[in-house]
Amino acid sequence: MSGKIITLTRHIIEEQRKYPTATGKFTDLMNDIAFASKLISYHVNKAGLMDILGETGSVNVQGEVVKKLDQFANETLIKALDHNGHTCVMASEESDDIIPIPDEYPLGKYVVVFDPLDGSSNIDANVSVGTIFSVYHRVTPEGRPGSVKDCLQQGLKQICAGYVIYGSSTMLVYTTGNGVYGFTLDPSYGEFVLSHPNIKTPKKGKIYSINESYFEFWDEPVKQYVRYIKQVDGDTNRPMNSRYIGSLVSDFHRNLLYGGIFLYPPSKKAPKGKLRLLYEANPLAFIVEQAGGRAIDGKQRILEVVPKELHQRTPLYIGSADDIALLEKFLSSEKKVD
Ligand code: AHM
Ligand code: MG
Repeated sequence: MSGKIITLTRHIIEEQRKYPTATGKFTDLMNDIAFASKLISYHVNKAGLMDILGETGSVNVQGEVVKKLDQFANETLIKALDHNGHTCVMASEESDDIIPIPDEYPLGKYVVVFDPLDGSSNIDANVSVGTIFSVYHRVTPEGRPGSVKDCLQQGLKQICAGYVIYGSSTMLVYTTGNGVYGFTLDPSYGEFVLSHPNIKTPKKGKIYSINESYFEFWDEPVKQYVRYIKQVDGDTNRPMNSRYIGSLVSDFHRNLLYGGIFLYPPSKKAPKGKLRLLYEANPLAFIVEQAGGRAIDGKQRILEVVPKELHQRTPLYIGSADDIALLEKFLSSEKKVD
């Protein structure tokens, strides 16, 4: 074997060793998330065969009802995390209320919130989709079921955030606050292997990602910014390149690696934006900051927003630090174009 192969499990164990008080429970929890994501990956890869194996809602060859993939992903994550004794409560973009731990299982000190399959409306076109997750310490007393209060924590309190992208390869990217690490699933032996150590996003990027069909519905400063970055200029970064998949994990992952800015502003159609603070904005904000980038809601740092409800939506501007700084000038109306 050439070179050192670092699996996700080994990486987490080695990271945890830096903390003398670590018990191994967090490592277990991460292994459960990774296991769930392998199952989801397997099923996402089979999505194109649905017409052959059975439409969702129909009965498959084993006599089971074929579930929609986002429901499958949700149930898979819940089942992977509800019995390990490390979790006290969960919340998911696919579930209206908090997800309690069943009475028969012990309660733990961690809170896990997730978007089980973001961008799932793209699946039929074979577009990459993703799972996004955050882990917090509980804030309510141990030994009792966790509550909404445990889930409504500022993003600053995350102890881990990550996403899994089901693309040409399946990749898991995560941070515990010591940099960002990316692991690629080797399908031959089913292990996530370190492929992207210590990811840093470029300080300034060339890509902007926004659904421009909403242009007429945006506030003037956002329109001004988008007009500006499309102008031809001696500045080598303008015009910036437009890239928008409409699948957040894919758009975010590409911009993280190449540099750039993703924008989902408020609009007359969606005054609070579309994306969810808990399941989408906070975890990606933690990751981007750890990679040297920034994430804001237009008024403040995403990680400082105090959530009021589980499914709260937020405007999201996320990406390379210099690109966010330029956007801020437009949002404060300090900068305009003719
Ligand atoms: P979903 O959580 O219902 O899948 O929606 C979230 C998705 C994101 O992946 C993506 O960034 C966004 O919706 C695209 O929205 P739009 O089609 O308005 O551009
Ligand atoms: Mg989503």
